[in-house]
Amino acid sequence: MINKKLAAWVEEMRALCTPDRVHWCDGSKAEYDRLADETVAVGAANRLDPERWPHCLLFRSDPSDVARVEERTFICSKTREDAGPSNNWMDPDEMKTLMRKSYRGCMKGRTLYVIPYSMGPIGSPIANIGVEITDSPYVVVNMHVMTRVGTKVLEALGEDGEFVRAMHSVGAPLAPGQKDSSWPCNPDIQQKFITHFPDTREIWSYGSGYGGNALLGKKCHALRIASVQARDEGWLAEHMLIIKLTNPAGKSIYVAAAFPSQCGKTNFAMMEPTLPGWKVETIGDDICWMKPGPDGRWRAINPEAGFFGVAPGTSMKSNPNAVRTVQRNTIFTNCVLTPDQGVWWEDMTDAPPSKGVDWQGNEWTPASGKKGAHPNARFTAPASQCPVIAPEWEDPAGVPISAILFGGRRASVVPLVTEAFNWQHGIFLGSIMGSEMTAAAFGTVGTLRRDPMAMLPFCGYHMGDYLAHWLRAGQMTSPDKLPRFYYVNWFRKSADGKWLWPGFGENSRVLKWIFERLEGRSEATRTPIGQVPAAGTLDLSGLDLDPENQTELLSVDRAAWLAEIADIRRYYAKFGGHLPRELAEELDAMERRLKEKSP
Ligand code: GTP
Ligand code: SPV
Ligand code: MN
Repeated sequence: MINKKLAAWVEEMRALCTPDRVHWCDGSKAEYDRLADETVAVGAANRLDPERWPHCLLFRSDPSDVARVEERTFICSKTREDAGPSNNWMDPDEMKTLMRKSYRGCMKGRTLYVIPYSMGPIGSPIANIGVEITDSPYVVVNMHVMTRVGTKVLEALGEDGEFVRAMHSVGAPLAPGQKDSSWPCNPDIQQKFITHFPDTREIWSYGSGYGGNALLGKKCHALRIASVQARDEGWLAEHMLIIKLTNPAGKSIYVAAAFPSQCGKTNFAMMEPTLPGWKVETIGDDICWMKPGPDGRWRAINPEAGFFGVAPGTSMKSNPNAVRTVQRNTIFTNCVLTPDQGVWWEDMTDAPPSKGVDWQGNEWTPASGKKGAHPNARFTAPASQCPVIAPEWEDPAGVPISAILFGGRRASVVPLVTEAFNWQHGIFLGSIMGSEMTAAAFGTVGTLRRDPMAMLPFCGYHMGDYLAHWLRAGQMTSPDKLPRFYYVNWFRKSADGKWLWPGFGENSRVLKWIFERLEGRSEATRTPIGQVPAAGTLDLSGLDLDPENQTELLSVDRAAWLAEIADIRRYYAKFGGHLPRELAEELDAMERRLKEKSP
């Protein structure tokens, strides 16, 4: 028996959007293969060389549709107050009236696909079910990889189960006989809407077919809607990777890390440590749902089943495990098509191909000086194909988290690693996190913005209340069971613009220090902003690092930090009465410590 509310909702949307056909996805391989063939047949996708890239597709998006559109993303809670200062807001009824006009007849000439999906292993107490309606076969094949899709989800949902309603259309109806474009969407940015109704657990998306705008299980459900569910139910939905870290003695811990978009989560999650004997295995690379477990520890699952990773920069040098993951059954978007029907992107190999077809479908040569792949080109690949996926990555009980890292892209000020004094101070450090913007969102690349816990674009309610929720989470278990917090920065630059820290696999040195701190075996020095590695405790053996760089990486520049205080105060002021008093006090305390002679 089909879920009654689901049947009624699908019928309501069918009547509104008037598609030519309705298809209920069963999640089978046959369904995936048929849709893949269809996209190739109509010229929407290229099939890559079956020998070298078995079962791989390449799509090219419309130039208006290459990343998340934050200016067109709305949180339509009952009141503007509840959405808070960092979200766009519109009254839910007004938004629905407006969007119904866009949806009316928007699927003419197309198929309406119904995608029942589970975020998290089906049946896990931490998992959550959603159903996406879409008119994009690209979305269907991507959802097949990124989530658990199909009949088994409907069975888990049952006749009366609750689910998140995720409505999506590319917003490009076809007149009779009209030839479809290879990437249908509404090219007018102002006509795109990525809208959330947290009170009714609904998502309405229109006009875009790209990534987080269209694969609604990801940012829209697993972060924006789930963050509200988590607030209401006492858990956490976060923009975090999850890893299993094993030391040379064979002892393992689990670590989560929140870095903003394009700031290194996928790289860190699949890292090959340069330190001998250390091992990193992947649980997740983008999203983490955490609940207090029966043992009082915070248990985390990866709600996704695949990686939607940044392609440019991914190489055998930077992230060999990602390269190995995307060799087959992978969907590429906005990469270069090489003459031998392969894909390429900037920095994938030392030598670029002699020529190719760029992400806009034009003949391209490296000599043109233009980028062949879009900076936000992506791969969609099954997590199970990652050679270092942890055997327990689908454990329905989740894994217990021992440490949480926060880190953005900061060319200056923020040291390589700082340990928080305690839970409250850790929340404070997460709340003041800043990062230079990247190509993952439409906007100005490089400008610094505060991005608390890497959740600025993904929090479904008032950011001040979100920080208060984190503080409350610290009371939900006994203090000795709580993870410890670390603030990291791989992106510090020298005055002449060079990276001070080699990053990637060398970040294992920081992980080693953290592991030993948790075991009480490594020393730290107290500074006004937190605890940094004591001299000699960060293992730099075999690393050719300028002694001056070493000092700069771990130093706390009091003047620079004092200069940040004014900026943080202005930013905190935007939260008004929603700013937790504890955080205002932490800021005052940090300022006092910075002004004191010694820490
Ligand atoms: P989203 O999928 O957008 O959430 O991003 P992500 O956080 O998973 O980012 P990803 O790991 O794909 O990293 C994106 C960019 O950061 C690439 O250009 C990488 O080369 C660069 N990067 C990752 N780790 C490091 C590092 O340790 N040092 C430096 N300098 N760059 C890094
Ligand atoms: C991000 O922007 O943080 C992503 C890519 O992970 S998207 O799914 O498009 O949001
Ligand atoms: Mn992300």
